[in-house]
Amino acid sequence: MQVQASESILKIKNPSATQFLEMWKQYQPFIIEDVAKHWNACKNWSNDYLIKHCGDNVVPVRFYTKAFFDDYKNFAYEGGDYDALDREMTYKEYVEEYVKGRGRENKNDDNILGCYLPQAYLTERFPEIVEDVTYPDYLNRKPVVFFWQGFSNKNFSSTTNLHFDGFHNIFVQIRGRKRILLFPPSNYLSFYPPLEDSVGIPEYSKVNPDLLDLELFPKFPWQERIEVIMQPGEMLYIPPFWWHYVTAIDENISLSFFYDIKIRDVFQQKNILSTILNFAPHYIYHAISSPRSLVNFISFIKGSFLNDRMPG
Ligand SMILES: O=C(O)CCC(=O)C(=O)O
Repeated sequence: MQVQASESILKIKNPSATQFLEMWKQYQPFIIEDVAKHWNACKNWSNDYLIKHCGDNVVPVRFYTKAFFDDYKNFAYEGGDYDALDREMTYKEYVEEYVKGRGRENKNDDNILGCYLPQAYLTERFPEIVEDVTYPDYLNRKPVVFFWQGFSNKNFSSTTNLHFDGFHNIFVQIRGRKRILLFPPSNYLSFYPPLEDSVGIPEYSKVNPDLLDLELFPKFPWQERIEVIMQPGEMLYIPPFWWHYVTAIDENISLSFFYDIKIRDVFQQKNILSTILNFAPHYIYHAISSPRSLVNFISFIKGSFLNDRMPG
């Protein structure tokens, strides 16, 4: 089923630090327009520029098979049934062989639909271009920054399946466009996390919102989705625990800035406590029944509450 309903999202320009903080405390997504247009990242990051400066750098690339999109199990599983294949290659190879060739292949494998350079640590993988990012005054602490580069053609769109993060995410579109579906973290179980299986990832959903099967997932809150088309230079705030599903519209690059959540968020941000209480019992039960999830859970708690990276 293709869903139609869509809430709209607030768009603002040039907020002061105080205005930003006020917005951020609402625990609602919003877009700031034209933030990054003047950054060297937006002005300079053509494929040629990036190859010149970072061509030999080794990057992670994820390949997607047809089954990844057809089988709901793939959206929420890691390991055994997870139908995407990760490889490392030089940035130059990725761009020249896959992005410019629009991802047709793995030439030796008809089963591969396309690929994506997802979630590469900017400072580790692209140290030469870190200075091309300019932080606005209202982001007065340094985040962890991830680099994403993907594309779209008639058979494939670089995709990140539906999930949430336990971080504040400031998401910046540098080049090209992306479509993001956002869902408020209402009822955790209505997103069908793979809790029945120890290899499932509890922050992931089994639902593909673009191929929604309401017989399989009748409680999925499709009416609550907010659809956003990210334009170059725009910044989107994704609050912690908001579900998001991301697809490429064009060849594009984006950055996400992750800031840890802090105990004080629980008191400052409306609804965050009820959100945590909503998923925590299921999440903790899943974590303690699977040793690997327990390790992930401990690092989630450490990363979420014990570090000190947040905007404002
Ligand atoms: O851009 C994407 O494909 C996914 C981004 C994302 O999920 C994130 O920043 O948490």
